[in-house]
Amino acid sequence: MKKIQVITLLPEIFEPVINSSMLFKAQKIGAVDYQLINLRDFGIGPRQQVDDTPYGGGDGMLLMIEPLMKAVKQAKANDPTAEVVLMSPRGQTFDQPIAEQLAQDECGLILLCGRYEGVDERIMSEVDKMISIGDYVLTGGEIPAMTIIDAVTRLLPGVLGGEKSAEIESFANGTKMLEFPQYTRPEEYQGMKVPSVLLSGHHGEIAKWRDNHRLEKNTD
Ligand code: 4GX
Repeated sequence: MKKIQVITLLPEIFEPVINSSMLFKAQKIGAVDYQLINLRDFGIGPRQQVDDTPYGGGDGMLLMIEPLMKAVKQAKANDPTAEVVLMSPRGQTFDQPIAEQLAQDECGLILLCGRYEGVDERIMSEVDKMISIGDYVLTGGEIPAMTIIDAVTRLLPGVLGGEKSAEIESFANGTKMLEFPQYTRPEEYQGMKVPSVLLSGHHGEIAKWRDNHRLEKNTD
């Protein structure tokens, strides 16, 4: 079973995602176990403070080292061999091979979600890798963490089910090329018809049509 812990100030926003059908099923069959750790629980003082202004000045707030360190230590106590991944625009850009690698690794994951302007740099002493989901600026690492959770979970054994295994759906088919156009009922909608070859039952012809209609991914 893949254990995924998430350290976040917004644990509640993960609930509808991890309880959505595919991810819920993945937990039910024991393919994955999600654990949400609320960074606020490790806050300092009566206000449970987690952020403060940067030394040297500058805009905004940073997550303080003490709550971050305590939260990471607890996650590591739960799962001593887990890999700590910081969601950061400075990280390696997430893609399907990284998702496959994370799904295959035996060790658990601790996804650390920063907010505000970032985290006290000293937390890097506990971080094994940084991952970005793309070159744009978000308000926090939560959506990146959800992206990783979703992409990794569907690759775990037994989650997709049936023939459509993560192996069969290769990287080339999955992301480098667009899928061929697909249609379901009705045969005609507002004058738009399903290509007749797809209704023909000629499997050879259908395969040929699909191959001819595979599109290269737009890269501009
Ligand atoms: N892919 N952000 C994290 C705060 C922050 C900054 C530095 C840690 C280190 C992002 C992305 C992203 C904005 C999430 C800054 N935390 N994360 N946040 N794109 O833009 O992953």
